[in-house]
Amino acid sequence: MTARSMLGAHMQVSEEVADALAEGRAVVALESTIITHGMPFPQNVETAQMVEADVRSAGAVPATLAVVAGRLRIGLSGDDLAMLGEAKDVVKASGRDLAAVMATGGHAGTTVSATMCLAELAGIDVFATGGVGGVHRGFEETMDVSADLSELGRTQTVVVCAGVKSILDIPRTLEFLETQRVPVYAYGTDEFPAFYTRASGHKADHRMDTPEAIAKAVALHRLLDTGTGILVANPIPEEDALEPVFIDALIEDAVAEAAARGITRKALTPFLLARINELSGGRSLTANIALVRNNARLAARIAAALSREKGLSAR
Ligand code: PSU
Ligand code: MN
Repeated sequence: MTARSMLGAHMQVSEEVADALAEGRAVVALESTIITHGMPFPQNVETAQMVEADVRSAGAVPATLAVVAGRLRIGLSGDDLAMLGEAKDVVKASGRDLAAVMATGGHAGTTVSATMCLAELAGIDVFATGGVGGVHRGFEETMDVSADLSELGRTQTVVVCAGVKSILDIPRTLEFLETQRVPVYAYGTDEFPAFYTRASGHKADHRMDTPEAIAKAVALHRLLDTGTGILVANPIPEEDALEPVFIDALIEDAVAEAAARGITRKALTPFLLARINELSGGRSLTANIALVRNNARLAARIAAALSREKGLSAR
């Protein structure tokens, strides 16, 4: 028995997702740390439901990934989503944490890193999220670099995000992606976007203007067999973007507070997200919801274009 078929006993793929994958239809993976550690209840659960609906209306099948009672789950029911959104004893799992949570029968929200691992095992090519982790500010002291970036260097999933927020060191995050050989495509813009705002002041490596162009590049990247993922950076819609001066000042305050309180490692990103939401009077959360939905729609269109691309090359 191969490692992969032995893993099958620990993995439950929903019927809808399994059917879509077997028929070569478009599927979009969605992460669950955004539900368990990225947004407050009840907006977390409402957003997860809206994002699934957005993927469907853009022509793909959504598959939210998580660990529930020690089992890897590819496609969650509404009840599972609601449970994860409210439960207190849920682990924030990057790829390295999955086995421990499985062995102890726990629940986990999967980060970008863990979701990429599981999407690849399940055969899902495209994944939508809000923001990926990156190189933290002050990393010279802390060495805090998200496992999302090294995962992108070794797992083939296409990750659609809204760029990287300035809780992170954006130019160093782009440097690290370059070192990891991860291509970065900006959608409809020359600039790498900064999550709450459309521009970061740093150019992306490649500009792509249609989902079809992205799908074509994804298919070719796979043929080249580099083993890396691809980061697609989709700027927040103009009408949902926050003013840079407003949000950057709050981010400064939140980062300084985290340092003063000694908040480090996996607790840091959830702390910053929650604190920025408080300081902005909920405006950062509203922007975050809008950009995740926007990413889900683009990911669905890329997945649909990719499934057409694969259908053509299989003939
Ligand atoms: N950024 C967000 N929302 C999130 C996260 C990041 O705006 O929910 C989550 C994602 O799951 C991401 C993880 O993969 O945080 C990165 O955590 P860390 O920085 O500890 O690697
Ligand atoms: Mn970290």
